[in-house]
Amino acid sequence: MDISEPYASAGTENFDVCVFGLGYIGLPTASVIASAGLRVCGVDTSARVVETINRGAIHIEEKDLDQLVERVVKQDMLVASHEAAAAKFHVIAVPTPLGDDRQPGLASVMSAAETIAPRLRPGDCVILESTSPVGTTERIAQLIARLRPDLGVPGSTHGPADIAIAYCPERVLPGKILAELRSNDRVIGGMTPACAIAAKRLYAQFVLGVCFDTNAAAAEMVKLVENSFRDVNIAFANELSLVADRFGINVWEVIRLANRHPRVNILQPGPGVGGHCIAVDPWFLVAAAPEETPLIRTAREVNLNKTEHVVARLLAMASGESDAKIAVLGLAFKPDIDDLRESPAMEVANRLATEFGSRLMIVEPFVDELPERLAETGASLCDLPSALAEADIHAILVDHTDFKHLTLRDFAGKQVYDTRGLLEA
Ligand code: SAJ
Repeated sequence: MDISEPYASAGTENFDVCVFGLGYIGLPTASVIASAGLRVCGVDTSARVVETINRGAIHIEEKDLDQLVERVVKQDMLVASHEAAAAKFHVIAVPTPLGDDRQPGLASVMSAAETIAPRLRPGDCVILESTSPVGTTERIAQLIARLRPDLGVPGSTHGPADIAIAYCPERVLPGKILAELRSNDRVIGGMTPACAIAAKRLYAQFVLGVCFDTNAAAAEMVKLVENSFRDVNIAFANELSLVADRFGINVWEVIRLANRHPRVNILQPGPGVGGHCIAVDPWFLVAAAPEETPLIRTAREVNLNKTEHVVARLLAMASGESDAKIAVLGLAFKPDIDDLRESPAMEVANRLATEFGSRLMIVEPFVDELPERLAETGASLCDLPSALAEADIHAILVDHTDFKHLTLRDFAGKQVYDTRGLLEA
């Protein structure tokens, strides 16, 4: 392909950075980069997303993101488009969902790489941020080498490379994304050491933390290890909650006291692990190295089983009470966000809905309407005072700030299952 050809793009302009995927990671990343003074083209396949952002509005909930996007769009530093643009840095931040077979889905990553390939010019740098199995960055490099035989592609060329390719995982916490994008340390894995140095030039513009360089495969594994570490540790806490239940002991007190040991730091049990990262990424390691990962796989199973345990216990609380009303407090996968994806609380609510139907009351301050599947069962979205007044059984599934004032007294004469230890506080 003739690389002097005009690009089908957001105009034929040159941007500093082109970010692929304007979701929970891509949009904040594009906006923070734009606010650091680099001109960014954000690319998304959704017409609604592109139109919303170009109006200076946002389609996701994240603290302070609305003002930032409004500002950088108004300043013309961020432009959303359906099509890729010419840029110095091409950042891929598209989803890598887990399939029903528990294998990572790389279609969006590979499709972004395919889109980028014809637009690459010598000196450009391609960076993958999406959580990916070990070896994905190399697959991208191979794809680009195949599509662009005219370019020296790192890993494929024997001569000097014309472009750089690196993996730099995002590691920001939903709810604190803008702050953590700037303050977190970053791990930058280059296909070659020169690639890591090239990619670092982008992160140096907005990251206040330290940027550590390594190779691409190690960086890919670092990301998977971080979330697997947390999953294994939450599984330990969830397992303790089952043991404590068996003995009739307060697990929150046990953990609090054990954590007074100078080298013990146990996490908190809950109704299971949610979100699209910690509940997902460990499978990427298990899928690629099943023989070597019994602990990681078991931790996943322990966390999945905790949700089953919660459902079974709530059903047992209701047994023999055919008219009982049950209230679920919280649907989000963690406190103070609107994200219901992979939420154990949603799973509990869906399962209860099939038993209770219109006798299920749901309190979720972060949504205006119930997801369709839940609404169809007759379950209703209501406010906290109504649930407290009307329900006989209460399940605290999310420790939203709005629930933190609750004490045992609010549930006097009712049954309550506090899966988050909220009433302990
Ligand atoms: N949870 C517990 N007990 C705990 C801590 C968490 O049950 O003690 C549950 C939460 O309720 C939630 C789930 O775990 O359902 C995950 O929540 P989280 O706050 O631990 O993490 P995420 O999924 O919001 O974000 C994680 C972070 N990874 C790590 O902390 C290692 C974040 O830094 C990553 O960038 C993000 O995954 C990601 O995108 O990979």
